Amino acid sequence: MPPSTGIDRFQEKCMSAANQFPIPLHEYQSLPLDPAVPKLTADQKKTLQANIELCRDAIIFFTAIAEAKGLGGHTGGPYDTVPETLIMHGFIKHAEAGGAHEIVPIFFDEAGHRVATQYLMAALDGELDVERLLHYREYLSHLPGHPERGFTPGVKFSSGRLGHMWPFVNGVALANPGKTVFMLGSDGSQMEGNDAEAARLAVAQNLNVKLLIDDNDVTIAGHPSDYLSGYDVAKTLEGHGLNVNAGNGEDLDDLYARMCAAVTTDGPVALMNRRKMCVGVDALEGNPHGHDVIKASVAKEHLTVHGRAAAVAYLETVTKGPKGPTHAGSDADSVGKNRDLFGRILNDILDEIPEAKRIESVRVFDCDLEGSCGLNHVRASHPEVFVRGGIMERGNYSAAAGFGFEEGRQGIFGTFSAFLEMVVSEITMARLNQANVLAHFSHAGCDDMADNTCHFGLNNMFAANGLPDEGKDTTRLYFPADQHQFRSCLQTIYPQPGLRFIFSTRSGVPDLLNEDGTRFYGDDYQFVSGKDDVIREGTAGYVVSFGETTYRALDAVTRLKQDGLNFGLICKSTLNVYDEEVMERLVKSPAVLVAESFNVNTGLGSRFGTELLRRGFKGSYNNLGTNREGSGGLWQQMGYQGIDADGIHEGARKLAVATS
Ligand SMILES: Cc1ncc(C[n+]2csc(CCOP(=O)(O)OP(=O)(O)O)c2C)c(N)n1
Repeated sequence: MPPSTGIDRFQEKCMSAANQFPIPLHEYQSLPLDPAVPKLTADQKKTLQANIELCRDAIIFFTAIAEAKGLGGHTGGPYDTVPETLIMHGFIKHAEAGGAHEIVPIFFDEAGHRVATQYLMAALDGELDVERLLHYREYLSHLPGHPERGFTPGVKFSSGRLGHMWPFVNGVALANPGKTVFMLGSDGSQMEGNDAEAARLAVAQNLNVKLLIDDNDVTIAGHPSDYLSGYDVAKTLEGHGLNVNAGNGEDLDDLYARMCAAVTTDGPVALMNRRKMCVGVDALEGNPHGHDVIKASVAKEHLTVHGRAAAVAYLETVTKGPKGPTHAGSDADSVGKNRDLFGRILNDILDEIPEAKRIESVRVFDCDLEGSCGLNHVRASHPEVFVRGGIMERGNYSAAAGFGFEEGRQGIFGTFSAFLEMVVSEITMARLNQANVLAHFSHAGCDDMADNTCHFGLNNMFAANGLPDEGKDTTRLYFPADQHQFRSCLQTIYPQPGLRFIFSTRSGVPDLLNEDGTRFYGDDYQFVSGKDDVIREGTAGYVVSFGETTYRALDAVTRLKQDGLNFGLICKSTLNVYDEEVMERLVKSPAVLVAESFNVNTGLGSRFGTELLRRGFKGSYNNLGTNREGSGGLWQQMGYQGIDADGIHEGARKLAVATS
């Protein structure tokens, strides 16, 4: 008997799991395809079409489950690229059976948000239990929002930061001479400068990389043809010397023939596969909303039309995931979404500047995340100063800096904190150019991020990379703890010169309260750069915190006090300046615990102990921060890292024991 293949093992599993996964994935038919034969037979085409429909329905179904649970996700990208993925699968099967044209059997994808493809293919190849697909993006399910090598059975690479994959794939090609390496590409990812560098290397080294670029003219913030005129992936790649071939990604015969030609042609080839986003999904076709997760209601309509009654019935049963805990010391009824407020507050500031002066002195640069960073409000109210920059963080940060090159002008910039790591060198050069840049990095830390580790904003202290130079460095990092502190902070730092960084989280943050229940940051509060706030006094020790960890720490110190351990709490919203008054208080304290969501190795806590020692501290010290690869899920990420209220409570208690 021949050894069982991945597909056989998968079909056996499907038989037993048929009741659990209501799309009949066992109907998937393995279809080896020989790239030397560029024409599909009628039977092959029929099988391929049936497989495509099955896989697209499955993607709609299991991504919609995450939507129904409130976990977010992405549907359109993985849905769109099913045809080329399945043809690749056919080539891989052909090669695995001993056919000519060896292929590295990995569906590398530079657009990691299309991870549903990886999970589906891992299931079809028998490496991932099919019923696991029901748990896409769920806490501890090991199916996070972007592929992570070694974390999910069958997932063979990590991706998720756009522009990072092609250079890597070039190296894979160099390490696998004689084999073809495919990479799924996207018009969004190709905007990143890294891709231009990768194109040059691929051409110069004649690497056997084959790009399958889903050229759907959609990214998060809209249509590149609208907001980035002149941008043309095909012409760009041709300019770099690639063999480029464009066609309709939905024309199976043509797509297949073009993919065969790519494999049988030596050297780098880019196939531009043109199609509308979410082709065939009525409510979403051609629409940028198709980039995000499909609404369960839209999925149900679509699946009903496709005769998937069992999948629809399953979706009817899905309910929202569990809500996070509430916290003592803060007001759960008044929660601010600081990342969104950034744009609203900025509008208030811009409204006050006369139009001519505004146009002369301010530019706001978006990197295709305007809705996530609040910049959409600025585009709506002040299009005259708004630049839709595309997915080009490095270039856009430097453009913001160049705009703010002269005194009295400033560039404003926004993206996710994860991508701050991409602009560290640009920050150095902006500083040396004495530029004025106000940068908003949202999605800091790990709270609420089913997108998981590649999207965690952990290394934000890298922005404070200047030299002290006897106090001449004006770089400032701010991470306010609630909406009222955020507002006052932004209003205060707006007119200040130099490089300013303000952080916010994906999650909302509740208002911090005094012991008498009034707001800590009340209407008369005035933010002062470099000043820490004593939220609670303490005699047994202090927790030092900032941002979204502060209200959790406040819950912890409230409970510690009830337990008889009188811990205080400092809110240190200016991250890279030491408030000497507060430092004096901390130096005298028996214990100091820094609690933050930044990287435990590079965050505030990694340097704060040194600053205490310098000033004569003799007590116990520890720092809690993000210290493990992510776990999927939303608010659960903080508990997983030991930086939720319970984790901080425990950390402080341990420190108190060590002190006594
Ligand atoms: C370096 C980086 N910047 C920004 C993002 C956020 N982001 C995720 S997907 C996306 C748009 C992607 O467009 P495209 O790759 O064309 O995918 P499609 O909309 O077709 O699914 C953006 C800006 C990211 N993941 N990585």
